[in-house]
Amino acid sequence: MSGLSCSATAIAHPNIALVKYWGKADIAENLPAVGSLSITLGGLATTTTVAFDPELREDVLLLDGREDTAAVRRVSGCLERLRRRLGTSLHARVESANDFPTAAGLASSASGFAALVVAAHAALGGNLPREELADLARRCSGSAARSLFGGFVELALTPEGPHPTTTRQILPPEAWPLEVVVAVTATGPKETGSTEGMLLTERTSPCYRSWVRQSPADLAAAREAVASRDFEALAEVSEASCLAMHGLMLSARPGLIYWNGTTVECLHRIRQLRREGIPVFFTVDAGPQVKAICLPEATARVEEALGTVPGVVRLLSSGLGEGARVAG
Ligand code: 2P0
Repeated sequence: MSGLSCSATAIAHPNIALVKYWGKADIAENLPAVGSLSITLGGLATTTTVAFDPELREDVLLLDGREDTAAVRRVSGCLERLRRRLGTSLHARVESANDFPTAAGLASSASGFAALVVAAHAALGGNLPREELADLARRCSGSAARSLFGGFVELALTPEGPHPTTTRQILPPEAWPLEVVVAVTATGPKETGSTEGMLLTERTSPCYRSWVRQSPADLAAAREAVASRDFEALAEVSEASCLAMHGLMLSARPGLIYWNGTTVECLHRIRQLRREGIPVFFTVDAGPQVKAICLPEATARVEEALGTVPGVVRLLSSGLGEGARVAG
């Protein structure tokens, strides 16, 4: 760090949790109350360049080409952890762009913070193991740790380990090439952010403790379904985890309703497809978009069915992909 600016670019993909994370055990440390299991989407990407520069007095963020003076605080907090860990005080210019609409409800914070951590770490010439980078990304945004890895990924709570969470790939993407069709049902920003929603739920829902108690069994069932490539079993546990999370959200006071009417219509359409023997199941995050997960041979049929649900604004389709990596 001898007065020269140093930069690196990283690419990361969004991920979708099949066994959901909702709730925090420790707010200051952003420690999740439950583990989670996800798939990383290869067809959508965030590209982030981080340039550390001795001339800068503070961090600067450009998101999709525009300076973002609100989001820079969270980015700065994340960079600060890396700076402390790697022993530097240099500030950075961060340029980040998504090749998918942010309003698509695809957790751009997951791919965003994963790309940020990987690019900043490379720019500083760091040599930290990936598990440590994942735990660092988790402190910035819980779901970001999962985008450090490709394919099927589990974030586990490991209070006895070297880090309080351990994230790892449980199956590479090519081992079970599932497809995801996202039905975008609304394009506005969501009303209640995930962090705020989690804290409200935890504080006010009478169902919160049973949600936390159920999670290890769901994780075990999903892990087993992935290991044996059992689509039906994965469908069952994923839909159950999704619906339980939304039931939990609804039971907060005031209840959090992330769905719209089209969301519900899409869920019925997907259940109908499965009754007809089409291998597809749904999941929904903290927003109104519906993600249909299917076997590749069913993709066209799923797109056709969801594309004709009144209120669906657009469809985005993606296969599974790799974890965050330095570009070039
Ligand atoms: C998930 N979500 O497992 C769940 C399901 C949303 C619904 O992880 O507060 O934006 O920054 O740790 O990373 C949203 O998570 O939350 C999320 P923070 P983040 O994908």
